[in-house]
Amino acid sequence: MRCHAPLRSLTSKSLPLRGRRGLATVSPVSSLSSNHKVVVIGAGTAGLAISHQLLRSDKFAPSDIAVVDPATWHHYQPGWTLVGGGLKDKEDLRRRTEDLIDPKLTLYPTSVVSVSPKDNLVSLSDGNKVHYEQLIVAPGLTLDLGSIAGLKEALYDRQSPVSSIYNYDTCDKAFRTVETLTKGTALFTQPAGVIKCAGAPQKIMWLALDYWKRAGLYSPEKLRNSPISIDFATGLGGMFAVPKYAAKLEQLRKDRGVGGLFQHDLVAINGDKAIFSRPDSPEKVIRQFDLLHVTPKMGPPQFIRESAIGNEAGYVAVNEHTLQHQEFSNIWSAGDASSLPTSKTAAAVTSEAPVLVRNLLRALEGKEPDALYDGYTSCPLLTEYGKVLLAEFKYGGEPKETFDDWLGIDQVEPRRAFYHLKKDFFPWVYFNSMVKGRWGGPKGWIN
Ligand code: UQ1
Repeated sequence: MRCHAPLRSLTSKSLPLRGRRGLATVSPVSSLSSNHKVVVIGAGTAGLAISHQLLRSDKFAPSDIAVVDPATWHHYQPGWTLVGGGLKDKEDLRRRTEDLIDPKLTLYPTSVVSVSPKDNLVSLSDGNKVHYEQLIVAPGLTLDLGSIAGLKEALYDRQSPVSSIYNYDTCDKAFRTVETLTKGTALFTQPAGVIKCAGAPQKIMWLALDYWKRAGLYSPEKLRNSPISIDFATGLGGMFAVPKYAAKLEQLRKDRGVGGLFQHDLVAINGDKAIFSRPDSPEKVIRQFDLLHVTPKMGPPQFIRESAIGNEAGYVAVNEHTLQHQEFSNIWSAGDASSLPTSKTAAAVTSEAPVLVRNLLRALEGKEPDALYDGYTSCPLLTEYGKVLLAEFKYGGEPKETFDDWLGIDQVEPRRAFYHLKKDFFPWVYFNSMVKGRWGGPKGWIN
């Protein structure tokens, strides 16, 4: 089956890093092009899990698989909520991308300009062209800080009480703003539209609430006498998309005295004023704040739309069960930039990756896909220090609870054991097993 020229590359900028330290043996040739059996766009959670699961199938020779990603650092993003809650240091949640990549994979530390699906070709920003037999598109979502006027300036102003756990640079600022607030209005936002980990905007709020409660600054029973008041402003219509968990979280919101501003989409920040648009009115709503936690709008990278491999919203258009592209049968997608109609989390990737890998290996043998993804995803929702509500569900918002099936535990109840899964076990298993292609989420260890 191998019909590819050996890897070649040209200018020093376009040199791929073969293996860990970039000790690539590359000989200059006259064309800026190279070939790989499989090219993976993205060395994030999906890209790394899939690349290493493919490698562990033992069906590939060194350099058969290439990974493209310009990022120096790979972040464990699910941990940023813990940083915002003062429970972890952000530096401990990142690794150098090149250190996470098996030496048998070829890394192009460059960004993608476009994909030409008819020519089986990926064009890189350094001018290099990479040919593929099979392509996996997993670049993740990018934050659109510019879509909220004044957000970027406020986030990067060290004096302002505006932060976001969705950003490496400011996830620790979130905790500093919580620690220093002694009175006033704390406002937490969630945008209209798709974001990664849709539960995180309220996780950080629940931790902050608990922090102020323990500090004697907030009391749900004596709201009038509490120096701090808390509002959750969301572009959506409820606290969560899955009815079972939404009911519980709405109850928590009411019991804890948190104001709910539904269908309020943050559009601008002006000094200590947050400005919201509403779907049913041309009038803007203006709220004063003393602390603001923002969840920015986010979306898939432009090259997907520009390469005509995306749907109307710009996500890679794949079959929701097989993860195969709807038009090009040698293109696949998983993770946040895929069109899969489920909640975008690392937990979802634990179930998407083995399906994609099996179906792609079959495609290399000329066979049709036979593995099917059921939409599994999960949101370990911190509801206070020491407790997590472990939401797990599949397509249609139907609960699929690992510990209910296994031990008869109803996961709608926040529990201490789930808190330790979230805070201690998941980060550990992520770096020790998941990025290495050995973790199947609810299925436990694989490969
Ligand atoms: C999971 O495997 C995982 O990856 C390490 C997470 O971290 C981001 C999760 O949040 C969840 C829920 C899982 C699923 C695993 C189990 C055991 C329920």
